[in-house]
Amino acid sequence: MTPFASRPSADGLWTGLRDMGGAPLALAVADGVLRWAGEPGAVPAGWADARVHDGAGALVTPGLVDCHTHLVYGGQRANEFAMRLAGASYEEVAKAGGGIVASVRATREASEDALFASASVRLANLLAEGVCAIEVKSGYGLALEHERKQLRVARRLAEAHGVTVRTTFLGAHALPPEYAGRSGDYIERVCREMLPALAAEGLVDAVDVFCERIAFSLEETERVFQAARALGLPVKLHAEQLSDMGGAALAARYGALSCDHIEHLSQAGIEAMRAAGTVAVLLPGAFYTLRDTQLPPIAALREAGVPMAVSTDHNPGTSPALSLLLMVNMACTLFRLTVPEALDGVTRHAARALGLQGTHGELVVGQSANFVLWDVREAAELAYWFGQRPVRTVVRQGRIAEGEGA
Ligand code: DI6
Ligand code: FE
Repeated sequence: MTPFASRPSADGLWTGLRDMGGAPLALAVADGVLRWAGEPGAVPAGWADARVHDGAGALVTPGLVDCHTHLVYGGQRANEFAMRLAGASYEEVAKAGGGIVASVRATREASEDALFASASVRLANLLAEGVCAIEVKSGYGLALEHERKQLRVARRLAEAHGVTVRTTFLGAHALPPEYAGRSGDYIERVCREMLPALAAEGLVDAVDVFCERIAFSLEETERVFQAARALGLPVKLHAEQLSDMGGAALAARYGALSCDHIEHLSQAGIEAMRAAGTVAVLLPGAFYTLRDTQLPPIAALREAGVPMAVSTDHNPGTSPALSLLLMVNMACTLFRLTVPEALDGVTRHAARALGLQGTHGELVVGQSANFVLWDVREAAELAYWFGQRPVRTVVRQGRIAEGEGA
């Protein structure tokens, strides 16, 4: 693979583009920064001699944002897929020693370099499809050194692949086996030792908890949120995935960036999220894999004006998905999002779920250039095809990173 830093510069004038509505668009990039965007007839005079990149009619969107992933882990869990096919539920698999703790074992055994190598392969799939910013959670280490290893890999991925990575500490993902029956003690460790140490090392951009019957209670979740608040870190939550725990309302009280999954979200939770400006992150890959039947309350979220993001939730148990466009398709087909809603869900609303509004998810003049040229006639095709990758070119961090010209 060509090192990111030696990929061609995207500097110059990009012409022959169409925006999501099909209107002609030109973009101007200098020193890797998007300097101007507008109608082709209105290009400022200073760009007359710039190098021209002919978009040849391509549709252009902002770089995609995958705002919820567990990308760094050891091993894989295809065996559980088979167990579920034979009738076991996700909760039964977890109780039988599989589930998250199976990935914890494999992650603890893996070296940092091995984790970097396997995550790089997965990341390459997402990048080739136009992802320019991604969240990576810890949560498969569940001990200081192994959580550190996961988060360090996330930082290395950003550097090596030229992609914006937001790290999320998810030490409260599952109870590690050595703490069986001592959930309170583990949470104490998360709050007093792991989180402060990792935050001090600059490895934590946000803090998440899996608040669920099979994971951590509302009270434990709040203890972690308090620890995050004390360190000035934003929070997000795996909320109401399998049951209504009241997690979304709690997260909203802590000004959460996002509440994710939310199949069982109540009206009170929706109101709290609206008031707090919390993004609802929809994860159709997990819904699909678990053959869930409880749909997230899309109509009520829409009615309340809560911004909805869409993400892969890439993880080895419930969503081994490596295509964000497939998630767009599923969000439309399974959750009945409109195409513009689903595309906002993987661009501007996803950026907001990571606190990246103003720098990612829109064509932001003055920021590092991140945009994708697509070989499609209309924006609806981005949701309509599945299993196709209609990317022509990805400009990421001001370089021609993928596709034609890379
Ligand atoms: N919710 C999920 O869907 C994933 N984690 C979580 O908190 C599942 C993770 C796994 O099964 O490994
Ligand atoms: Fe998740």
